[in-house]
Amino acid sequence: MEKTWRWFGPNDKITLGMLRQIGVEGIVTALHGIPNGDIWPLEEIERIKHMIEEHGMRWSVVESLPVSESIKYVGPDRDALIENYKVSLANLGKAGVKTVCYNFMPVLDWARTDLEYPNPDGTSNLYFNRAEFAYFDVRILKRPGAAEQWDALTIERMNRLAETMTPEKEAKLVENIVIKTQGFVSGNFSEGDANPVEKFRSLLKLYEGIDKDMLRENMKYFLEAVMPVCNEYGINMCVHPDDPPMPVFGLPRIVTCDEDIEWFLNAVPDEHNGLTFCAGSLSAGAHNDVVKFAKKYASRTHFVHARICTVMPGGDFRESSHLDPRLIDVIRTFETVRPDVPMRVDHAPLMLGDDKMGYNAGYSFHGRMLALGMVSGIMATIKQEKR
Ligand code: DNO
Repeated sequence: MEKTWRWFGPNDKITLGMLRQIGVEGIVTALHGIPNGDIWPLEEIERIKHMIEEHGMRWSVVESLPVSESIKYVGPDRDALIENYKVSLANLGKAGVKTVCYNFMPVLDWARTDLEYPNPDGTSNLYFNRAEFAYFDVRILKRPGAAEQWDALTIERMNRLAETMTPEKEAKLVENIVIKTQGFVSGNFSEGDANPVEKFRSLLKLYEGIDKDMLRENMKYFLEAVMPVCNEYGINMCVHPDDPPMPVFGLPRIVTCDEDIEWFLNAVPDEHNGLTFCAGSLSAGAHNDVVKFAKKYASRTHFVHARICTVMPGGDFRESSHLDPRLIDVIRTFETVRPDVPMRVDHAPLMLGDDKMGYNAGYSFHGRMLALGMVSGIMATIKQEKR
């Protein structure tokens, strides 16, 4: 696989020069300064591309060209926003940037409750605590009907949690779920939002009455609209699985399991309609067997996220080591059948001073560098075995 790295643009503290030194071949990035829904100008795409190439690497993947909320719930400006999306895609195609990652998750991109969950060795990781997530839903957001949608065990844990909750802990939960995880993904929230909980409520309202089938239809409509541009320029679209792979806040989610993946691939049976194989997001659902999925979906995968989760009894999950045997098997499959597919490591621990640097959640330097070293070692071993 091609060794890539998510770089957050010229303001990223981790520079292109540093990445070149640690064996990165390709860059994964976006035009982070352009508001969601606006056209990505060709000149700006080319400027970033040249910057990357001057450092001896290439712009391998766009992550993400965000799909505006209105395209997902069908707002009045849906078609205008799809037209903008097509122009951005065409500009990327003209510049020769041909793999585009996006997601189709309503309101919230990925979700975690704890961004610095301590490990026994002094490092820390991202963590998803189901009871804390339910607490946010039921007690902070106060979503009507929320309590009835959670299982009895989670509600019991949530009630126990409530006994030790403080306003500070509540504020931290809001910051983790709404601001810190969403602030850098060009989505709905940013640092400094005055009332993120209220904003969250109004976004949820947009989806009233939208069920799974409707969201699927909206995704199909979007993909059918952009496929002609993808065919003209040879662009591969690759949807990121829902993280975690389950419905949240009563919102439908449609890239969560085997049946979902089959559905969207078959609904628009074009080779340019593909998957970002995020082993981490998929493995956060105990129902998903990522080793099996890798074999099944390798041919429609255009981008790989190398990380893996362990689901605990009760449904909490944490990021596991990049040396987890399941991840080794996933890497073996892609290294064997898709040796050129771009791959980036993801969600590595905070270690050796990473916590002082203010990196985006999940995107430490030392942790990711160690993870890339591990994955590179696995890849080299697999190559050697095949000789
Ligand atoms: C989180 C990321 C996601 C991903 C988007 C793709 O760490 O994996 O935010 O970039 O969902 O659109």
